[in-house]
Amino acid sequence: MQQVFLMSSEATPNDVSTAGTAFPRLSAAEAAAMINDGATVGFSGFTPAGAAKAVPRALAKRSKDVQSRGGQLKIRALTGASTGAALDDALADAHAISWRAPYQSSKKLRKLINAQETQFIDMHLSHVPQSVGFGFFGKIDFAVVEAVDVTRDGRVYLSTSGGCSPTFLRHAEKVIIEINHHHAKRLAEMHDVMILPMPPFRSPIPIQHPLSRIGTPFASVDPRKIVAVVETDEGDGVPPFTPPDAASEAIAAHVVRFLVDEMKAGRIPPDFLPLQSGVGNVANAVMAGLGRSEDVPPFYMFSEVFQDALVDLMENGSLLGASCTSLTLSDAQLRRLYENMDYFAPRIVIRPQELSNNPGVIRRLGVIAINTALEVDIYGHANSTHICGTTLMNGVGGSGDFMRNAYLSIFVAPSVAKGGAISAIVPMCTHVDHNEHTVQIVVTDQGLADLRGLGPIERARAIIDNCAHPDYRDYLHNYIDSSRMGHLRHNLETCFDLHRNLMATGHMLKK
Ligand code: 0RQ
Repeated sequence: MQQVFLMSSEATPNDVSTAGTAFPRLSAAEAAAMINDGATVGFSGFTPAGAAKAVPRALAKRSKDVQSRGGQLKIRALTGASTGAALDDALADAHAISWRAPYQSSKKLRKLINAQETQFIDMHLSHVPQSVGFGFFGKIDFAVVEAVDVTRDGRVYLSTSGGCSPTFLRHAEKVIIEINHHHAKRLAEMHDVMILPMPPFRSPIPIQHPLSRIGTPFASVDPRKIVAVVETDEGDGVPPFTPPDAASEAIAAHVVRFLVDEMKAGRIPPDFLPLQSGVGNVANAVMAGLGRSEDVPPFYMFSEVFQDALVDLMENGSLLGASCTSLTLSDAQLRRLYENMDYFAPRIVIRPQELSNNPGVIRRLGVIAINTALEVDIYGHANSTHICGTTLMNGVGGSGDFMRNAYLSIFVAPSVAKGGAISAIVPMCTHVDHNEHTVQIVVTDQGLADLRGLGPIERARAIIDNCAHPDYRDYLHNYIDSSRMGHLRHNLETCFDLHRNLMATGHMLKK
């Protein structure tokens, strides 16, 4: 592939000048100084991968300075998904975010959201680009996008994530590019960028295989909108993956056994189906377990996040290829990938999130989706986001895009949290992100409930007997037996007793 990388080879010291267009090379502080109170800013980043770093950090500092002088500098922050410490943590620390969408996983920001200091829009990640395009969030004042290069004609070579960056670059009034020299320029070989046209002018998306490429290796921007280029050299700061705990290993073993049995029963073809898995240690353990299993053939992923465990699987041939929207890798794993790009580049496609998470493509490819829930109720509704119906954890993220449209929708969760004080299986979820019509398989460390084809009471018994922790099983069976008869059985006076106990005593079961 022939690319012209102006920034690296032809840049003048302070300016990247082109015919009729100049990209001023500024410091992060100078670039951040252009962003004013109330601005809506679309930042690159999907997880810490590819997240803008220097400019949001400088903006947080500036906001603190402004506040110390009695002023206010708060922005409306849009991203692809969660981000790194330099973005959500730094801006939250400075109380500099008034409004945030579509996903976050920062403890500091979560606090502000739960105190309603920051308004948070918790939404499906595949919807974000078209919501920006439709103008649902108002005008986008700035895009701040991390890239490995930018050319005079406005080709932006993104770094470790696709996310929503192509859409932010298209719709923002002004654009700041962070060129991060930490990352390999050859990432361009993995990116496949396309923005869907607005309905009703959408043709079928020609992704027939996880590795189908349908776009360009760069995102495009009108070069006249670029008001600053900021050079950086900083890793994404993805923490290295910790070894799975016993509950994650047990969950992984149940999932692997189930998928092997499905294959033997002919419900998964012999060459398998593409997999999606959520983030975190349970997901890493499941992927590692699938890779280890001699009964699972080499497979593909059609997923959102390419995380640490997958590097090993790809190297040893258990993972044939992966479509994702971010390389969420610890620095050590990312280096391994960069050092062996001849091998990895043809096997990984990084897409914008409207394609990595596209419902139509997920349904077409027959994806097997595995995501984590906070709690699942006895009929199969799942809560991924709100503790006791009120306190936000992270957000629904891409889980809904995948679970609703997958060939198999599998929810995993440890059967208990906080040393047994919290049961993941409850009579009624206090918040529902995924309903009983979507959830097909529930797995905890205790076992697996296959809900396909079961009526409500059969589902309830299967979930309690196979998935609930033994300490909670009698309680849950008694709940059904003492509830009002109907297609579903519920007791509206007691259905949240476990949660009420938890809030009152710190334990779901009254001692
Ligand atoms: O608390 O942090 O104090 O230790 O919740 O729980 O078991 O460590 O699980 O990190 O995998 O997160 C659903 C939040 C799980 C995540 C969720 C407490 C528990 C612990 C975290 P501590 P674990 P994980 C693609 C897919 C939605 C988005 C998604 C998530 C903390 O997976 O955000 O799926 N999912 N995206 O002790 C109260 C309960 C609890 C509970 C656990 N029932 N009540 N607290 N905890 N269950 C990725 C993207 O979209 C980018």
